[in-house]
Amino acid sequence: MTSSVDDSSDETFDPTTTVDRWLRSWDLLGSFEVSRLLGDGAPAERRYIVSMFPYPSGDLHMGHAEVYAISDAMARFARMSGADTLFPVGWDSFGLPAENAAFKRELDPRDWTYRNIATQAESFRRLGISFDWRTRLHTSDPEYYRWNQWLFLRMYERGLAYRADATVNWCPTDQTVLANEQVIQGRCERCGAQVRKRALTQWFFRITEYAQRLLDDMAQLEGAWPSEVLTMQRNWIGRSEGAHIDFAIDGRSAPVRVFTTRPDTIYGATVFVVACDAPLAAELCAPDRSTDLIIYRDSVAAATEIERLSTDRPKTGVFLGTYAVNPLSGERIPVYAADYVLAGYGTGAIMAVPAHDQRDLDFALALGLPVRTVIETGAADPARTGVAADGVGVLVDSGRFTGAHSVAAQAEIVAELAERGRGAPTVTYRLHDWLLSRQRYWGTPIPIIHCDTCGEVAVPDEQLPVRLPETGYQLRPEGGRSPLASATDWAEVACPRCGAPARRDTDTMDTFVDSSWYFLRYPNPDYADGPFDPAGIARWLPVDEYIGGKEHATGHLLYARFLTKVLHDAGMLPFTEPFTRLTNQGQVLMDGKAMSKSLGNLVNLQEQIELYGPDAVRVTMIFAGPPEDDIDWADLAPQGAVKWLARVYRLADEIGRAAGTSVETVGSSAVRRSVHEVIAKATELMAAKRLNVTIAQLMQLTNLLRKAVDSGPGAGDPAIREGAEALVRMTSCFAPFTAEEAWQRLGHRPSVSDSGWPVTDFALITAETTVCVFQVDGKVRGRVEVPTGIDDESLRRLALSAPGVTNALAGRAVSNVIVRAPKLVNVVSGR
Ligand code: ANZ
Ligand code: ZN
Repeated sequence: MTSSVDDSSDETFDPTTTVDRWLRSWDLLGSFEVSRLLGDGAPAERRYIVSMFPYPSGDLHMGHAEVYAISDAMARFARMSGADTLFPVGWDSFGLPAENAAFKRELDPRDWTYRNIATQAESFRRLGISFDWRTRLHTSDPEYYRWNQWLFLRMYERGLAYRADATVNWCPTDQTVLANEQVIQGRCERCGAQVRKRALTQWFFRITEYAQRLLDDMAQLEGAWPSEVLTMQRNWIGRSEGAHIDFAIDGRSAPVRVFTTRPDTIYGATVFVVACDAPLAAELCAPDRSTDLIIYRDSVAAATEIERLSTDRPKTGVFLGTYAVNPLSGERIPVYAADYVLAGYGTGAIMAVPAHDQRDLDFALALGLPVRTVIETGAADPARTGVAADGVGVLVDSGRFTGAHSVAAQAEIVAELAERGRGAPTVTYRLHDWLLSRQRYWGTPIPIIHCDTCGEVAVPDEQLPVRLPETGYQLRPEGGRSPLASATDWAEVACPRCGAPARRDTDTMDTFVDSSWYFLRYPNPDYADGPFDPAGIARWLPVDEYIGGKEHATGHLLYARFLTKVLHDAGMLPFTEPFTRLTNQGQVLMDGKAMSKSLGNLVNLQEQIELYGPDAVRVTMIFAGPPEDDIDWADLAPQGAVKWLARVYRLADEIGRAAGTSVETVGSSAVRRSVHEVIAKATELMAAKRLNVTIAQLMQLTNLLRKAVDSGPGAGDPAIREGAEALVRMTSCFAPFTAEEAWQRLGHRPSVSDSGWPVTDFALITAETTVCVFQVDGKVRGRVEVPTGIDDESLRRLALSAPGVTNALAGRAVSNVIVRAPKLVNVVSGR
């Protein structure tokens, strides 16, 4: 389909027909390949720009087009500015959707996945994205996932990968466990089903061991990552300072530990509460109460963590028939199980202080338990008002601490507890360990073998990769078992240690494992001696600019930071943060809403490209607003971009034809000055990632040149040619096909992307006036704007007649006048 261009012109330009030609010539020229992947002798400056790699769910959609148009503009700018630029491409190609789609159509998920990758790759090319295709990787290739397994084993050796019983999020529809990050408002991120809790044995990465470093190292990211993302990570990690306190339990030798942020309220603890689903609840439960506990636990199993913690949820719980002893007052308080205490936070047990904690108060009032005020905060009686007094104040009814202020009392009480061996200051994090096992087929098999004699045995490195069985996809997950469990030929192996019959671990890894390190492998994706090439790391890493959606703030971005630190500690990486700068692109909306099949507001990218050409689609997206902002396709008119690009092309065409018609050698100085002003601004704007404003500058330059051609010096003027060449070179970051075409019209050989970013001639644009300072005896007495070329004598006269100078002299004689044109005149008085 052709797009009609500004009809005031007889020159037609169809941006859709030139695509193939330029793709071929870029391939031939190797235009976007880094000068040398492991380059010694490459330009000193290097830029590593990565957009989060796509999941091959089908063809590219509008959102992809936006993020890759943005990152491509950044990469092209870096490359044209002279930096050796690595801009890689790969696919995050393991994952549930492939498996589900394949089930539905009775296909091998491989076929579905690799077919979609091929489609997306072709679409990327046709969009003109300047990837270096030699970096291409797919996480579902055995050559890649082998290194997932290798990394897993290194983590396992360090105690950072472990298997444990856990109450996990279980999606009944997808039949798999989900990480907390994959549960959105209590529902499965993928299918929307209500997530349930289940007790299963699962694999974890001990990310909590890195909680503090994940917080501390944010200092390196401050100002370079969106502050919103840093805040989200900080909240997700959720550092909380407090104390742990051990309570003795009637009839039990070991005490039970609680975590509290308010040890100063300990004398107000009137009940001891454990998470109903923690093993501890069953342990503490008196035998005659166990039926109550089971009934209660089942009744709350469906609730999500967020619901459980919510303050407006009616509080419930059951008495466990036993008592805890307050380590300071000696008071015996009843032990309850309740769902508002979470098994996975702190110790899973709390001392409830109803007077000073709202949730404890709701609980006490709902169950008729005592409320005792121990801090005088000035608030009304919580038992009467139902509002907890959660402030600070002076302690009452608190033994020898009565009369102390709560802030001081916290330290004193913890010290006293520590002395008795009953407590200590401690820090707790909300962050949980990363649950990485999935009961699915299409993922990286966990390289562990279970032997009855030897227990867990690591698959020896030389046996990696543990390949997925070819036919395992025909097996469905069932009741918490991975489909791989039914692939008996595959699962039954000899124990690598004792040779006895043993079984492979049949879980696969969360795909967030795959994506937590892929950017390390891009510099040399065929490297066979390790997960990544140390020389490539030295040359390219860390990533200078990472571009992707902010939905990854607390998942992928945290995992990648964690893994980087682990690899740093293992001596494999010289840095501790993987992404120096981060840009979160906005979404492409339609009629104010995210595009989705169910809303029926999907805009088809290929249709748009057919209508307007890839360049106009790219320009429209970038011009619509700053990269971080959402844009609404309904509000945008790609025809505007088509028109602009046609004007750029026509200018180039006219100027190209007028070549050699001018007798001038430099051209109009007014045009040159305006052109270089635009170059200066555009350079600054690009460096600041203000892409939409850059395009506005280029549009302005187009107008300026058009005017100069039509009613100024004319198309043959060298200044106009200089301006058009600069325009085309800069435009190539956004509209590479049009720019290439225009560049050729101007008489140049491809590729425009090799032509460099235009350099500002500052001599042309520096202001022609400057500020001159007038002094009397070294003291500033006036400032005046003067022409830069002013001569000494004029300046001297100007100074001596300036009011500030005559006032300061107050009639005294002048013994000397020192003139430093055009910046300074110092008048020395004769005393
Ligand atoms: C007694 C107390 C008295 C508390 C008081 C607060 C106020 P953050 O700040 O979020 O870390 N808590 C501890 N573990 C819990 C769990 N597993 N599930 C639910 N709540 C839990 O919150 C720490 C506070 O939350 C702790 O301090 C504990 O209640 C509760 F006036 O202990 B506090
Ligand atoms: Zn064995």
